[in-house]
Order: sequence, then C-alpha cells, then structure tokens
Amino acid sequence: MPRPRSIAFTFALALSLGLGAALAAGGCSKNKTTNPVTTTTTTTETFNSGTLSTAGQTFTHTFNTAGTFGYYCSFHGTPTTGMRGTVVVDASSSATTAAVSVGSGGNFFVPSSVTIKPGSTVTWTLAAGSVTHTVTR
Ligand SMILES: [Cu+2]
Repeated sequence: MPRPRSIAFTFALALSLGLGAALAAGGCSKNKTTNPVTTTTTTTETFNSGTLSTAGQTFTHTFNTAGTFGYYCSFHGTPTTGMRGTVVVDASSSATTAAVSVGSGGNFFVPSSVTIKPGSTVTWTLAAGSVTHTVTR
C-alpha cells in the first residue's frame, strides 16, 4: 500500500472506508444503547440544620453512605475554611451514634471528627453560651 501523502488524505481514506458511517451512527460503542455507559452515582450526604440559636437545641442526621463527609457552619466557615467538622462513616466502626457539641469554647465543632458505622446517627447540640451556628453540608 502506498504511503499516504498527507493527514488529510489519510482521513479522507478513512472516511471512504467507513469511519464516517461509524461516526454518524453515534461514535464509539460505549455510547450505544446496547452497551450503555455505566454511571456510578455518588450519593452525597447532604443536610442543613438551619440556624441553631437556643442552647441545647439539637440537629440529627443519619448517615447511610460510607465515606468521609465534611460539614461546616454557614456563619463561621465554608466547606474548606473556618468552623468545620468531619463525619467518617466506616463499616469497620462499631459506633451507632455520635454526639458533637456546636460552639463549645468558640466557633468549633467538638470533637471535630467522629466515626460511625453506616446507618448511624450523629446528633449536634448547641453549646450553652454559644452564638448561633448551623450544621451544613
Ligand atoms: Cu458558627
């Protein structure tokens, strides 16, 4: 077979050999309905306590998904800065509940990280003497 003289020539040759038809039919096979792309849906635990303003006020969330879930106070933090905490949901944990104090000693979640097993509940409680906070993810 003679050496193609240019990329354009090679592409034209490929089209003439049926690549164009394959492209027109929907491209590569993984996009065909007979072989759909498997989309893995990552379930993210989302929650928002709203404003916690009264000492002793609680907020709970049940975590059904294994993973590490950061959260924050919308008044004093962001997902990456300031008043934040982490819930680790790990099947190897035996803990079915966890308690976190909100605003204890300042704008903190205490402890800042808790570990529970899937299906378990975390309860956040607004500390006495605390300013208002949220528990947000
Ligand atoms: Cu806060």
